[in-house]
Amino acid sequence: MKLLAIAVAAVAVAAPSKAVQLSKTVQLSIVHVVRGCHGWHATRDLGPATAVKVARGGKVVVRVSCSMDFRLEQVRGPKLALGDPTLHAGTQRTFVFKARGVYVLRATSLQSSEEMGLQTLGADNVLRLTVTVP
Ligand SMILES: [Cu+2]
Repeated sequence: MKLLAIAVAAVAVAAPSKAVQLSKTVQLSIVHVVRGCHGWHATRDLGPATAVKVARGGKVVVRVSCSMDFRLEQVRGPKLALGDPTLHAGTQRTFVFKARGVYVLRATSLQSSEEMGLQTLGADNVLRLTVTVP
């Protein structure tokens, strides 16, 4: 019986903390990769398409750690103030997600790997980022 009480208490504690765990800030980079030239990266390579979840009012910080510039467009979700549609190489931008919803952003490189003289495999990736604000 005592064990059950402990188990119930543990669940009661775990449930609210799980909701709190929703990130206020998500940090992402665009990095150079051999296959497809560029991809998303957090603590590991995430490929050309990735999805993150942030708390309402949360932020996604995107750093361009790749030698290319990217044109950023929103393809879905509540309207975001993107500002300058060009993400410049070596810079970082912060996007704030004020409304609930599913946002989809697309980033297309403004230079090709060929133009940049980069050795890559396959076609250059068009990057896609899905941000869910529950
Ligand atoms: Cu690239």
